[in-house]
Order: sequence, then C-alpha cells, then structure tokens
Amino acid sequence: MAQATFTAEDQKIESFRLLSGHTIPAIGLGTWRSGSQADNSVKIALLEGGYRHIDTAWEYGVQESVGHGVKAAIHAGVERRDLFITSKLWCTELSPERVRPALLNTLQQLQLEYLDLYLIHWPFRLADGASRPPKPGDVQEMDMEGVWREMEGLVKDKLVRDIGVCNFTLKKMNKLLGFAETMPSVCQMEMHPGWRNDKMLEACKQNGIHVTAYSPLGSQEGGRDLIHDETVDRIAKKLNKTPGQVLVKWAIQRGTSVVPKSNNPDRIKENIKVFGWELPQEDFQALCNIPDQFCFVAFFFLQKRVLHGEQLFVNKNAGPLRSVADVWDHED
Ligand code: NDP
Ligand code: 1BO
Repeated sequence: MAQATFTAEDQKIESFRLLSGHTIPAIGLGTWRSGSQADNSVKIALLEGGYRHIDTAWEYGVQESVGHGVKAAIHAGVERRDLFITSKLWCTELSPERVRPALLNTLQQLQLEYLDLYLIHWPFRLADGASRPPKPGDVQEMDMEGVWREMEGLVKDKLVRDIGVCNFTLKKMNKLLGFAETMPSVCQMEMHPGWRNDKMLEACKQNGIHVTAYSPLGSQEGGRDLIHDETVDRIAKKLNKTPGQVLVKWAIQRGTSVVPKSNNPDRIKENIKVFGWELPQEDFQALCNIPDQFCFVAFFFLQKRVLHGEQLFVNKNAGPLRSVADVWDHED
C-alpha cells in the first residue's frame, strides 16, 4: 500500500515501504539513454518536478552527469537523506571479487557516499569486452550466491541501504531466496499494459518484495508506443490527464513504483503529477485488458516484452543461452 510523504515544494508524493523498513518514492526519473542531458534532467526533476528518486546504472554511461545533477540539487537545499538513488551492478562485474570495486566506482561517479538501492542489472555474467550479440564464451557461469554475499556485505558496511535484482525469473528468485541472508528489497522488471508480467508481480508480493516497473511507457526506440495507444488515449481524454500520466498511474495503482525516463522538461514535470487522483476501476481494468500485439511468428495475439535480452545474451549456436526463452527460463 502506498503512503504519502511531502517534498519541500509540498507536492504530495506517495511511497512504498520496503522489507528493510526504508521507503521508496513511488515515482523516479529513469536515465537510460539520457546522455549528456542527464545532468539537466535530474536537476529539473529534483528542483522543479519535486522528484526524490533517480534510477540509473553504470551501463547507462551517465552516472557522472547524474551525479552533477544530484550535487546541484543538494547545493540548492535538497537534503541527501530525502533522496532515493538507485544504481545497478553490470554483468561484467558479476563475480564476487568485482562487486565492491564496482560499487565504489559507481559511488565515485555519482559523487555519493552511499546508494539507497543497488540492483543486479541482469542475472548473467558477461566477459569483459563481450560483443552484442555475444561470441562463444562471452556469457559465463554466474556465482549467484557469492555475488549476493558481497551485496549483503555492502549493506552491512552501510555503503548501500537496500539491495535487489532486475530481470529475474521465478526460478532465479526462488534460488536466491534459498540462500539470501538479506532479502532482496526490490525486484525491477519491465512492466506496462503491453507486458504486465502478473506472474512475477504476484510472486514478489507474496514474498514481500517490492516491484519497480521499468519502461512504463513502453520504452524508447523499438519499443511499444503506448503513448498513442487508443485505450490509453481514450482514458486520458476522459480524465483530463495525459497518456503518460495514465500509464504511470496504472503502474502505481498496481502497487509498483515506476521510473519513466524523459529528457524533456515539460514531460518530466507532467509524469509526476499523478497524485491526488485515481484511475477509476473500469479504466484500470481496461488498461489491464489492452489488446495484445499480433505475433506473426506464433500467429497469435501476445503480451510481449520489449527488453527480451536477445542482443545482450543469446548466441544461437553456442550457449548457454540459445534463445530468448532460455533467457527467461521458459517461463513466458
Ligand atoms: P520509458 O517507458 O520510460 O519511455 C521513455 C520514452 O518516452 C522516451 O522516449 C521519452 O522521450 C518518452 N516520454 C517520456 N515521458 C513522456 C510523456 N509524458 N509523453 C510522451 N512521451 C514521453 O522507457 P525506458 O525504457 O527508458 O524505461 C524507463 C527507465 O527504466 C530507464 O530509463 C531506466 O532507468 C529503467 N530501465 C531499467 C532496466 C533494467 O534492466 N533494470 C531496463 C530498461 C529501463 P523524452 O525523453 O523525449 O521525453
Ligand atoms: C542494456 C541496459 C538495459 C536498460 O537497463
């Protein structure tokens, strides 16, 4: 259940409580493909939009720029303790001895002393310099237990407040829960009306693990254009909201936090104006039932991931991942 907090601008922002007892603001700014504009986008989000949550990753190549934006906001009077900064451990660093150095490098790039949340970005280890798609040998065995112990060590040493995962399956989550001494507080997954992933959301809820929905608008180039979807547009017009706000609100009403990316000042400010109103049940339900995409291969309408990981992890001729189905443990 979301609870209300207030920023300095008195904008009511809901947040969710994590297993650790900490809270995560219901909406954060995504920074994938924000490029050198990340600095300005973060500043606008924090100082003009009332955001307190920023989602980034080493792999996005924008951490230094994000760090400048955060620093500027702190200089302008935003308290570090009111911020929630997430970053992610990249696949090349998924071996126990690389976890701490990777985190320290991320802290340095962001000019921070601690992170609020550190996530395993994808559950596959990649060799240094791995190509896309991977060559034979680029995707390697991952010591999940060893990596998680190191992540737990970062919490004990107060370098990060919470730890979690992204892009996990039920199978991988069950494996992790079998040895975790510190539970994953958050599981970050692709979720939007075109890929609801109800199964994973339900499993996380049953274990008390909070879910953050990524690509809530259907993602960027090559994604699913939900902003111009007929159902989304109809509901937005009816409620006098924008399609972006309807999609963000749908995610929050499902009980997930959400991290829409924008580099556009107006859209950054628009996307967070989702508090103090609700999607009526019939509209929430209509979004859950949005017509699926037609899949010409299966000759069927399907819920479909945008970020399936094929380019990153699949080598059809030399495993271990020979298909997208392998990436997702054949659970889709
Ligand atoms: P989103 O679903 O957030 O969509 C972003 C796109 O929508 C951009 O092209 C943006 O353009 C546009 N946009 C933003 N707001 C609006 C609006 N109100 N109206 C119309 N268009 C809008 O895509 P992402 O895939 O970037 O996902 C969001 C974030 O999730 C990422 O940035 C990243 O932080 C995280 N993520 C995490 C992953 C993981 O593996 N853990 C994977 C993918 C994403 P413009 O900038 O011009 O406004
Ligand atoms: C390759 C990184 C996907 C976005 O998190």
